[in-house]
Amino acid sequence: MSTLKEVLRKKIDEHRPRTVKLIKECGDVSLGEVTIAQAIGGARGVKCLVTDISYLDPMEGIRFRGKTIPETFAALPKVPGSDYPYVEGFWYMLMTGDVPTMEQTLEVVEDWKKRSQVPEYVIDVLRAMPRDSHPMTMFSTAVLAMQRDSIFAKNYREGKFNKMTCWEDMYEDATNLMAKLAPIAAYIYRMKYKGDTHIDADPNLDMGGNFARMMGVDAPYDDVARMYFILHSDHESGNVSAHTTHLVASALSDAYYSYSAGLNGLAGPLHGLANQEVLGWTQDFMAKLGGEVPTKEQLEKALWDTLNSGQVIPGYGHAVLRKTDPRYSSQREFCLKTEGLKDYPLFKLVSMIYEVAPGVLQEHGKAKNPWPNVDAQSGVIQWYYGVTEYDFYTVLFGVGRAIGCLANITWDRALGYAIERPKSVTTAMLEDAAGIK
Ligand code: NMX
Ligand code: MLT
Repeated sequence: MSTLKEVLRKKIDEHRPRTVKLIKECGDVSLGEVTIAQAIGGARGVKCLVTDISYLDPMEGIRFRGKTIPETFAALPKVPGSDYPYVEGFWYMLMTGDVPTMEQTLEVVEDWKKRSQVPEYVIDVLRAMPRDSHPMTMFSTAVLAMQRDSIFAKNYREGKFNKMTCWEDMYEDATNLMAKLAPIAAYIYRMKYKGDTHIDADPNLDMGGNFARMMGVDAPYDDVARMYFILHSDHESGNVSAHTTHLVASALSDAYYSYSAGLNGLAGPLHGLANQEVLGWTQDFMAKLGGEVPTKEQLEKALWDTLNSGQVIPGYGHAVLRKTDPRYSSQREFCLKTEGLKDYPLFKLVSMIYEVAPGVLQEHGKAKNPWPNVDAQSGVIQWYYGVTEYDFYTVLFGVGRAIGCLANITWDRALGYAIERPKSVTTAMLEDAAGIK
Protein backbone atom coordinates (compact mmCIF):
# COMPACT_ATOMS: atom_id res chain seq x y z
CA MET A 1 0.00 0.00 0.00
CA SER A 2 1.25 3.51 -0.84
CA THR A 3 2.45 5.83 1.92
CA LEU A 4 -0.32 8.27 1.00
CA LYS A 5 -3.03 5.64 1.45
CA GLU A 6 -1.45 4.41 4.68
CA VAL A 7 -1.29 7.94 6.11
CA LEU A 8 -4.83 8.62 4.91
CA ARG A 9 -6.10 5.51 6.69
CA LYS A 10 -4.49 6.67 9.93
CA LYS A 11 -5.96 10.17 9.56
CA ILE A 12 -9.42 8.74 8.85
CA ASP A 13 -9.25 6.47 11.89
CA GLU A 14 -8.25 9.44 14.05
CA HIS A 15 -10.95 11.69 12.61
CA ARG A 16 -13.98 9.39 12.76
CA PRO A 17 -14.60 9.68 16.51
CA ARG A 18 -14.77 13.49 16.19
CA THR A 19 -17.60 13.28 13.67
CA VAL A 20 -19.42 10.57 15.64
CA LYS A 21 -19.16 12.60 18.88
CA LEU A 22 -20.46 15.77 17.18
CA ILE A 23 -23.51 13.99 15.82
CA LYS A 24 -24.26 11.95 18.95
CA GLU A 25 -23.53 14.47 21.67
CA CYS A 26 -23.89 17.87 20.03
CA GLY A 27 -26.25 17.21 17.14
CA ASP A 28 -28.82 19.72 18.40
CA VAL A 29 -26.44 22.69 18.54
CA SER A 30 -27.69 25.35 16.09
CA LEU A 31 -25.42 26.90 13.46
CA GLY A 32 -27.94 29.66 12.71
CA GLU A 33 -31.37 30.11 11.24
CA VAL A 34 -32.39 30.22 7.57
CA THR A 35 -34.13 33.30 6.22
CA ILE A 36 -36.55 33.56 3.32
CA ALA A 37 -33.91 35.46 1.33
CA GLN A 38 -31.53 32.55 1.79
CA ALA A 39 -34.13 29.96 0.81
CA ILE A 40 -34.91 31.82 -2.42
CA GLY A 41 -31.44 33.22 -2.96
CA GLY A 42 -29.21 30.22 -3.50
CA ALA A 43 -28.70 29.30 0.18
CA ARG A 44 -26.10 32.06 0.43
CA GLY A 45 -24.34 31.89 3.80
CA VAL A 46 -26.32 28.88 5.09
CA LYS A 47 -23.87 26.71 7.01
CA CYS A 48 -24.85 23.16 6.09
CA LEU A 49 -21.75 21.60 4.56
CA VAL A 50 -18.64 20.27 6.30
CA THR A 51 -15.13 19.97 4.90
CA ASP A 52 -11.64 20.13 6.36
CA ILE A 53 -9.89 20.35 3.02
CA SER A 54 -10.15 24.08 2.50
CA TYR A 55 -11.82 27.08 4.10
CA LEU A 56 -12.80 30.38 2.48
CA ASP A 57 -12.67 33.51 4.60
CA PRO A 58 -14.53 36.40 2.91
CA MET A 59 -11.67 38.84 3.54
CA GLU A 60 -8.60 36.64 3.49
CA GLY A 61 -9.58 34.20 0.74
CA ILE A 62 -8.82 30.52 0.54
CA ARG A 63 -6.70 28.38 2.84
CA PHE A 64 -5.84 24.87 1.71
CA ARG A 65 -5.58 22.63 4.76
CA GLY A 66 -4.98 25.74 6.87
CA LYS A 67 -2.40 27.26 4.52
CA THR A 68 -2.73 30.44 2.46
CA ILE A 69 -1.70 30.30 -1.19
CA PRO A 70 1.84 31.69 -0.58
CA GLU A 71 2.27 29.31 2.38
CA THR A 72 1.12 26.39 0.23
CA PHE A 73 3.56 27.19 -2.56
CA ALA A 74 6.38 27.69 -0.05
CA ALA A 75 5.73 24.48 1.90
CA LEU A 76 5.45 21.88 -0.85
CA PRO A 77 8.39 20.12 -2.55
CA LYS A 78 9.31 21.84 -5.82
CA VAL A 79 9.97 20.23 -9.15
CA PRO A 80 13.76 20.53 -9.73
CA GLY A 81 14.52 23.67 -11.74
CA SER A 82 10.98 24.95 -11.30
CA ASP A 83 9.44 27.72 -9.22
CA TYR A 84 6.26 25.77 -8.47
CA PRO A 85 5.51 22.59 -6.53
CA TYR A 86 4.50 19.18 -7.77
CA VAL A 87 0.72 18.92 -8.22
CA GLU A 88 1.12 15.38 -6.93
CA GLY A 89 2.52 16.68 -3.60
CA PHE A 90 -0.43 19.05 -3.32
CA TRP A 91 -2.81 16.09 -3.81
CA TYR A 92 -1.06 14.38 -0.91
CA MET A 93 -1.51 17.52 1.19
CA LEU A 94 -5.21 17.97 0.40
CA MET A 95 -5.92 14.28 1.02
CA THR A 96 -4.04 13.94 4.31
CA GLY A 97 -3.55 17.45 5.68
CA ASP A 98 0.22 16.81 5.87
CA VAL A 99 2.93 18.41 3.76
CA PRO A 100 4.67 15.48 2.06
CA THR A 101 8.42 14.99 1.93
CA MET A 102 10.09 14.87 -1.48
CA GLU A 103 10.16 11.07 -1.22
CA GLN A 104 6.43 10.86 -0.47
CA THR A 105 5.74 13.27 -3.31
CA LEU A 106 7.74 11.23 -5.79
CA GLU A 107 5.84 8.13 -4.73
CA VAL A 108 2.61 9.86 -5.82
CA VAL A 109 4.29 10.98 -9.07
CA GLU A 110 5.09 7.33 -9.84
CA ASP A 111 1.65 6.13 -8.75
CA TRP A 112 -0.12 8.60 -11.06
CA LYS A 113 2.12 7.60 -13.97
CA LYS A 114 1.09 3.98 -13.57
CA ARG A 115 -2.57 4.98 -13.65
CA SER A 116 -2.39 7.63 -16.38
CA GLN A 117 -3.05 5.53 -19.50
CA VAL A 118 -6.31 6.75 -21.05
CA PRO A 119 -8.43 3.75 -22.15
CA GLU A 120 -8.82 3.41 -25.92
CA TYR A 121 -12.61 3.42 -25.62
CA VAL A 122 -12.47 6.92 -24.11
CA ILE A 123 -10.53 8.12 -27.15
CA ASP A 124 -13.17 6.43 -29.35
CA VAL A 125 -15.97 8.22 -27.49
CA LEU A 126 -14.22 11.57 -27.87
CA ARG A 127 -13.56 10.99 -31.54
CA ALA A 128 -17.20 10.05 -32.15
CA MET A 129 -18.40 13.41 -30.84
CA PRO A 130 -18.97 16.28 -33.27
CA ARG A 131 -15.70 18.23 -33.36
CA ASP A 132 -17.53 21.44 -32.62
CA SER A 133 -18.84 20.11 -29.28
CA HIS A 134 -17.72 22.35 -26.44
CA PRO A 135 -14.52 20.97 -24.88
CA MET A 136 -16.26 20.88 -21.48
CA THR A 137 -18.93 18.60 -22.97
CA MET A 138 -16.16 16.35 -24.27
CA PHE A 139 -14.29 16.43 -20.97
CA SER A 140 -17.33 15.59 -18.87
CA THR A 141 -18.37 12.85 -21.31
CA ALA A 142 -14.90 11.27 -21.13
CA VAL A 143 -15.10 11.20 -17.32
CA LEU A 144 -18.57 9.69 -17.41
CA ALA A 145 -17.55 7.07 -19.99
CA MET A 146 -14.87 5.79 -17.61
CA GLN A 147 -17.54 4.92 -15.05
CA ARG A 148 -17.49 1.39 -16.45
CA ASP A 149 -14.10 1.00 -14.74
CA SER A 150 -15.25 2.12 -11.31
CA ILE A 151 -13.91 -0.15 -8.59
CA PHE A 152 -16.46 1.21 -6.13
CA ALA A 153 -19.40 0.44 -8.46
CA LYS A 154 -18.07 -3.05 -9.22
CA ASN A 155 -17.62 -3.98 -5.57
CA TYR A 156 -21.01 -2.51 -4.70
CA ARG A 157 -22.62 -4.56 -7.47
CA GLU A 158 -20.93 -7.69 -6.15
CA GLY A 159 -22.30 -7.13 -2.65
CA LYS A 160 -18.95 -6.12 -1.18
CA PHE A 161 -20.06 -2.77 0.20
CA ASN A 162 -18.75 -2.07 3.68
CA LYS A 163 -19.39 1.31 5.26
CA MET A 164 -16.06 1.33 7.10
CA THR A 165 -13.81 0.37 4.20
CA CYS A 166 -15.66 1.69 1.12
CA TRP A 167 -13.56 4.87 1.17
CA GLU A 168 -10.71 2.75 -0.15
CA ASP A 169 -12.59 2.03 -3.37
CA MET A 170 -13.45 5.72 -3.65
CA TYR A 171 -9.78 6.56 -3.12
CA GLU A 172 -8.73 4.12 -5.86
CA ASP A 173 -11.32 5.51 -8.30
CA ALA A 174 -10.39 9.08 -7.40
CA THR A 175 -6.69 8.44 -7.96
CA ASN A 176 -7.28 6.56 -11.22
CA LEU A 177 -9.43 9.42 -12.46
CA MET A 178 -7.09 12.17 -11.29
CA ALA A 179 -4.13 10.57 -13.07
CA LYS A 180 -6.00 10.52 -16.40
CA LEU A 181 -7.55 13.98 -16.42
CA ALA A 182 -4.57 15.98 -17.69
CA PRO A 183 -3.84 13.54 -20.56
CA ILE A 184 -7.54 13.56 -21.52
CA ALA A 185 -7.62 17.38 -21.47
CA ALA A 186 -4.49 17.58 -23.64
CA TYR A 187 -5.96 15.01 -26.04
CA ILE A 188 -9.15 17.07 -26.45
CA TYR A 189 -7.10 20.21 -26.99
CA ARG A 190 -4.92 18.75 -29.73
CA MET A 191 -7.78 16.88 -31.38
CA LYS A 192 -9.91 20.00 -31.57
CA TYR A 193 -7.39 22.74 -32.17
CA LYS A 194 -4.05 21.29 -33.30
CA GLY A 195 -4.96 19.29 -36.39
CA ASP A 196 -5.56 16.10 -34.41
CA THR A 197 -1.82 15.58 -33.85
CA HIS A 198 -0.82 14.18 -30.49
CA ILE A 199 2.28 14.06 -28.30
CA ASP A 200 3.09 11.12 -26.00
CA ALA A 201 3.85 11.60 -22.32
CA ASP A 202 7.47 11.49 -21.16
CA PRO A 203 7.89 8.99 -18.31
CA ASN A 204 10.51 11.25 -16.72
CA LEU A 205 8.16 14.17 -16.18
CA ASP A 206 5.69 15.03 -13.43
CA MET A 207 2.00 15.75 -14.08
CA GLY A 208 2.51 19.48 -14.78
CA GLY A 209 5.51 18.84 -17.02
CA ASN A 210 3.70 16.18 -18.99
CA PHE A 211 0.62 18.31 -19.38
CA ALA A 212 2.68 21.12 -20.96
CA ARG A 213 4.43 18.57 -23.18
CA MET A 214 1.19 16.91 -24.33
CA MET A 215 -0.36 20.31 -25.00
CA GLY A 216 2.71 21.13 -27.09
CA VAL A 217 3.58 24.29 -25.16
CA ASP A 218 7.16 25.04 -24.08
CA ALA A 219 8.44 25.98 -20.61
CA PRO A 220 7.53 27.80 -18.48
CA TYR A 221 4.06 26.50 -19.38
CA ASP A 222 4.81 23.51 -17.15
CA ASP A 223 5.01 25.91 -14.21
CA VAL A 224 1.90 27.73 -15.41
CA ALA A 225 0.10 24.37 -15.37
CA ARG A 226 1.29 23.52 -11.85
CA MET A 227 0.31 26.95 -10.56
CA TYR A 228 -3.03 26.89 -12.35
CA PHE A 229 -4.08 23.42 -11.17
CA ILE A 230 -3.17 24.15 -7.55
CA LEU A 231 -4.89 27.56 -7.50
CA HIS A 232 -8.11 26.17 -8.98
CA SER A 233 -8.23 23.02 -6.87
CA ASP A 234 -10.65 23.83 -4.10
CA HIS A 235 -12.76 26.69 -2.76
CA GLU A 236 -14.42 25.08 0.24
CA SER A 237 -17.58 23.05 -0.40
CA GLY A 238 -20.42 25.39 -1.34
CA ASN A 239 -19.32 26.35 -4.86
CA VAL A 240 -21.30 24.70 -7.64
CA SER A 241 -18.71 22.17 -8.82
CA ALA A 242 -17.67 20.98 -5.35
CA HIS A 243 -21.20 20.95 -4.04
CA THR A 244 -22.53 19.06 -7.07
CA THR A 245 -19.77 16.48 -6.82
CA HIS A 246 -20.52 16.02 -3.11
CA LEU A 247 -24.28 15.88 -3.68
CA VAL A 248 -24.06 13.20 -6.37
CA ALA A 249 -21.51 11.21 -4.35
CA SER A 250 -23.84 11.33 -1.35
CA ALA A 251 -26.16 8.93 -3.20
CA LEU A 252 -23.22 6.47 -3.18
CA SER A 253 -22.58 7.29 -6.82
CA ASP A 254 -18.95 6.66 -7.69
CA ALA A 255 -16.21 9.21 -8.42
CA TYR A 256 -16.86 9.18 -12.18
CA TYR A 257 -20.59 9.90 -11.94
CA SER A 258 -19.93 12.48 -9.26
CA TYR A 259 -17.13 14.42 -10.90
CA SER A 260 -18.72 14.38 -14.34
CA ALA A 261 -21.72 16.08 -12.71
CA GLY A 262 -19.42 18.56 -10.96
CA LEU A 263 -17.86 19.44 -14.31
CA ASN A 264 -21.29 20.15 -15.79
CA GLY A 265 -21.80 22.75 -13.06
CA LEU A 266 -18.35 24.18 -13.63
CA ALA A 267 -19.31 24.71 -17.28
CA GLY A 268 -21.85 27.41 -16.37
CA PRO A 269 -21.01 31.06 -17.16
CA LEU A 270 -21.53 32.21 -13.57
CA HIS A 271 -19.01 29.59 -12.40
CA GLY A 272 -16.00 28.20 -14.30
CA LEU A 273 -16.97 29.37 -17.77
CA ALA A 274 -16.34 32.94 -16.58
CA ASN A 275 -12.64 32.54 -17.45
CA GLN A 276 -13.60 32.00 -21.09
CA GLU A 277 -16.10 34.88 -20.92
CA VAL A 278 -13.47 37.28 -19.57
CA LEU A 279 -11.22 36.64 -22.53
CA GLY A 280 -14.11 36.87 -24.98
CA TRP A 281 -15.20 40.17 -23.48
CA THR A 282 -11.67 41.59 -23.42
CA GLN A 283 -10.79 40.44 -26.93
CA ASP A 284 -14.02 41.76 -28.44
CA PHE A 285 -13.44 45.06 -26.76
CA MET A 286 -9.84 45.33 -28.02
CA ALA A 287 -10.91 44.28 -31.52
CA LYS A 288 -13.42 47.15 -31.57
CA LEU A 289 -10.52 49.50 -30.80
CA GLY A 290 -8.38 48.04 -33.60
CA GLY A 291 -6.21 46.08 -31.15
CA GLU A 292 -5.15 49.15 -29.19
CA VAL A 293 -5.05 49.28 -25.38
CA PRO A 294 -7.98 51.58 -24.53
CA THR A 295 -7.99 54.67 -22.41
CA LYS A 296 -9.60 54.47 -18.98
CA GLU A 297 -12.54 56.49 -20.28
CA GLN A 298 -13.15 54.04 -23.14
CA LEU A 299 -12.90 51.15 -20.72
CA GLU A 300 -15.31 52.72 -18.25
CA LYS A 301 -17.83 53.24 -21.04
CA ALA A 302 -17.50 49.61 -22.19
CA LEU A 303 -18.08 48.39 -18.63
CA TRP A 304 -21.20 50.53 -18.29
CA ASP A 305 -22.43 49.35 -21.71
CA THR A 306 -22.10 45.76 -20.50
CA LEU A 307 -23.98 46.47 -17.26
CA ASN A 308 -26.66 48.52 -19.01
CA SER A 309 -27.31 45.69 -21.45
CA GLY A 310 -28.14 43.52 -18.44
CA GLN A 311 -24.96 41.43 -18.50
CA VAL A 312 -22.52 40.79 -15.69
CA ILE A 313 -18.88 41.85 -15.82
CA PRO A 314 -17.20 38.46 -16.05
CA GLY A 315 -14.44 37.75 -13.54
CA TYR A 316 -15.81 40.22 -11.00
CA GLY A 317 -17.91 39.59 -7.91
CA HIS A 318 -18.17 36.57 -5.66
CA ALA A 319 -20.72 34.77 -3.52
CA VAL A 320 -18.42 34.66 -0.47
CA LEU A 321 -15.34 36.80 -1.07
CA ARG A 322 -15.46 40.48 -0.19
CA LYS A 323 -12.01 41.48 -1.41
CA THR A 324 -9.68 40.72 -4.31
CA ASP A 325 -9.40 36.97 -4.71
CA PRO A 326 -5.88 35.90 -3.62
CA ARG A 327 -5.93 33.49 -6.58
CA TYR A 328 -6.23 36.57 -8.78
CA SER A 329 -3.34 38.22 -6.91
CA SER A 330 -1.18 35.11 -7.19
CA GLN A 331 -1.60 34.99 -10.97
CA ARG A 332 -1.07 38.74 -11.19
CA GLU A 333 2.24 38.33 -9.33
CA PHE A 334 3.23 35.66 -11.85
CA CYS A 335 2.54 38.13 -14.67
CA LEU A 336 4.43 40.95 -12.97
CA LYS A 337 7.54 38.84 -12.41
CA THR A 338 7.54 37.32 -15.92
CA GLU A 339 9.53 39.25 -18.51
CA GLY A 340 7.39 39.87 -21.60
CA LEU A 341 4.15 39.14 -19.81
CA LYS A 342 4.26 42.17 -17.57
CA ASP A 343 4.33 44.49 -20.62
CA TYR A 344 1.92 42.40 -22.67
CA PRO A 345 -0.97 44.58 -23.96
CA LEU A 346 -3.63 42.11 -22.84
CA PHE A 347 -2.17 42.01 -19.33
CA LYS A 348 -2.09 45.82 -19.32
CA LEU A 349 -5.76 45.82 -20.22
CA VAL A 350 -6.60 43.25 -17.52
CA SER A 351 -4.71 45.46 -15.03
CA MET A 352 -6.61 48.51 -16.21
CA ILE A 353 -9.91 46.68 -15.74
CA TYR A 354 -8.76 46.01 -12.16
CA GLU A 355 -8.30 49.76 -11.68
CA VAL A 356 -11.60 50.76 -13.25
CA ALA A 357 -14.17 47.96 -12.79
CA PRO A 358 -14.45 47.98 -8.96
CA GLY A 359 -15.42 51.67 -9.01
CA VAL A 360 -17.97 51.10 -11.77
CA LEU A 361 -19.48 48.12 -9.93
CA GLN A 362 -19.62 50.11 -6.70
CA GLU A 363 -21.43 52.95 -8.46
CA HIS A 364 -23.75 50.44 -10.15
CA GLY A 365 -24.57 49.36 -6.60
CA LYS A 366 -25.69 45.77 -7.10
CA ALA A 367 -22.72 43.42 -6.72
CA LYS A 368 -21.86 42.80 -3.07
CA ASN A 369 -18.25 42.29 -4.04
CA PRO A 370 -16.84 44.62 -6.71
CA TRP A 371 -13.40 42.94 -6.70
CA PRO A 372 -11.98 40.44 -9.22
CA ASN A 373 -12.15 36.68 -8.77
CA VAL A 374 -9.79 34.00 -10.08
CA ASP A 375 -11.25 34.07 -13.59
CA ALA A 376 -10.39 37.70 -14.31
CA GLN A 377 -6.68 36.92 -14.55
CA SER A 378 -6.25 33.32 -15.69
CA GLY A 379 -7.03 33.66 -19.41
CA VAL A 380 -4.41 36.27 -20.16
CA ILE A 381 -1.62 33.93 -19.03
CA GLN A 382 -2.92 31.13 -21.24
CA TRP A 383 -3.21 33.52 -24.16
CA TYR A 384 0.33 34.77 -23.70
CA TYR A 385 1.72 31.21 -23.89
CA GLY A 386 -0.22 30.50 -27.08
CA VAL A 387 -3.27 28.72 -25.68
CA THR A 388 -5.64 31.15 -27.34
CA GLU A 389 -8.60 28.83 -27.80
CA TYR A 390 -10.53 30.22 -24.86
CA ASP A 391 -13.32 27.66 -25.14
CA PHE A 392 -10.75 25.37 -23.57
CA TYR A 393 -10.04 27.40 -20.44
CA THR A 394 -12.76 25.84 -18.30
CA VAL A 395 -11.30 22.40 -19.02
CA LEU A 396 -8.08 23.61 -17.40
CA PHE A 397 -10.15 24.72 -14.41
CA GLY A 398 -11.77 21.26 -14.41
CA VAL A 399 -8.43 19.43 -14.23
CA GLY A 400 -7.47 21.53 -11.21
CA ARG A 401 -10.87 21.41 -9.51
CA ALA A 402 -10.73 17.61 -9.52
CA ILE A 403 -7.97 17.69 -6.90
CA GLY A 404 -10.28 19.26 -4.34
CA CYS A 405 -13.53 17.56 -5.35
CA LEU A 406 -12.03 14.07 -5.40
CA ALA A 407 -10.22 14.53 -2.08
CA ASN A 408 -13.51 15.73 -0.61
CA ILE A 409 -15.62 12.81 -1.75
CA THR A 410 -13.00 10.35 -0.52
CA TRP A 411 -13.39 11.91 2.94
CA ASP A 412 -17.20 12.02 2.55
CA ARG A 413 -17.16 8.23 2.18
CA ALA A 414 -14.68 7.75 4.97
CA LEU A 415 -16.79 9.75 7.41
CA GLY A 416 -20.03 8.17 6.21
CA TYR A 417 -21.72 11.45 5.30
CA ALA A 418 -25.43 10.97 4.70
CA ILE A 419 -27.28 11.24 1.42
CA GLU A 420 -27.95 14.96 0.94
CA ARG A 421 -31.61 15.84 1.02
CA PRO A 422 -32.54 19.36 2.18
CA LYS A 423 -36.21 20.21 2.69
CA SER A 424 -38.19 22.38 0.29
CA VAL A 425 -41.23 24.50 1.10
CA THR A 426 -43.87 26.14 -1.09
CA THR A 427 -44.21 29.85 -1.83
CA ALA A 428 -47.47 29.84 0.16
CA MET A 429 -45.59 28.46 3.16
CA LEU A 430 -43.07 31.29 2.89
CA GLU A 431 -45.93 33.81 2.74
CA ASP A 432 -47.49 32.18 5.79
CA ALA A 433 -44.20 32.29 7.68
CA ALA A 434 -43.84 35.96 6.77
CA GLY A 435 -47.43 36.71 7.81
CA ILE A 436 -48.30 38.30 4.46
CA LYS A 437 -51.23 36.07 3.54
N1 NMX B 1 -21.37 42.27 -12.85
C1 NMX B 1 -22.63 42.77 -12.80
N2 NMX B 1 -23.50 42.48 -11.83
C2 NMX B 1 -23.07 41.66 -10.84
C3 NMX B 1 -21.78 41.15 -10.81
C4 NMX B 1 -20.91 41.46 -11.87
N3 NMX B 1 -19.69 40.95 -11.97
N4 NMX B 1 -21.65 40.37 -9.71
C5 NMX B 1 -22.85 40.40 -9.08
N5 NMX B 1 -23.70 41.18 -9.77
C6 NMX B 1 -25.14 41.42 -9.50
C7 NMX B 1 -25.86 40.08 -9.47
O1 NMX B 1 -26.16 39.62 -10.78
C8 NMX B 1 -27.06 40.42 -8.63
O2 NMX B 1 -27.97 41.12 -9.45
P1 NMX B 1 -29.55 40.91 -9.27
O3 NMX B 1 -29.87 41.43 -7.92
O4 NMX B 1 -30.14 41.73 -10.39
O5 NMX B 1 -29.83 39.45 -9.41
C9 NMX B 1 -26.49 41.40 -7.61
O6 NMX B 1 -25.29 41.92 -8.20
C10 NMX B 1 -26.15 40.76 -6.29
O7 NMX B 1 -25.30 39.66 -6.51
P2 NMX B 1 -24.19 39.21 -5.43
O8 NMX B 1 -24.92 38.82 -4.19
O9 NMX B 1 -23.13 40.24 -5.31
O10 NMX B 1 -23.51 37.97 -6.15
P3 NMX B 1 -23.98 36.44 -6.12
O11 NMX B 1 -23.46 35.83 -4.87
O12 NMX B 1 -25.44 36.29 -6.37
O13 NMX B 1 -23.23 35.86 -7.40
C11 NMX B 1 -21.36 35.64 -8.88
C12 NMX B 1 -21.82 35.66 -7.41
C13 NMX B 1 -19.89 35.23 -8.92
C14 NMX B 1 -22.17 34.59 -9.63
C15 NMX B 1 -21.55 37.05 -9.48
O14 NMX B 1 -20.73 37.98 -8.81
C16 NMX B 1 -21.28 37.10 -10.98
O15 NMX B 1 -22.19 36.83 -11.76
N6 NMX B 1 -20.01 37.44 -11.39
C17 NMX B 1 -19.65 37.43 -12.79
C18 NMX B 1 -19.40 36.00 -13.26
C19 NMX B 1 -18.14 35.45 -12.66
O16 NMX B 1 -17.09 36.09 -12.64
N7 NMX B 1 -18.21 34.19 -12.21
C20 NMX B 1 -17.03 33.48 -11.72
C21 NMX B 1 -17.03 33.22 -10.22
C22 NMX B 1 -15.78 32.51 -9.82
N8 NMX B 1 -15.73 31.16 -10.36
O17 NMX B 1 -14.78 30.82 -10.98
O18 NMX B 1 -16.65 30.38 -10.22
C1 MLT C 1 -14.78 28.69 -7.14
O1 MLT C 1 -13.56 28.63 -7.21
O2 MLT C 1 -15.48 27.68 -6.98
C2 MLT C 1 -15.45 30.02 -7.35
O3 MLT C 1 -14.68 31.07 -6.86
C3 MLT C 1 -16.88 30.07 -6.94
C4 MLT C 1 -17.18 29.93 -5.49
O4 MLT C 1 -16.33 29.79 -4.63
O5 MLT C 1 -18.41 30.02 -5.19
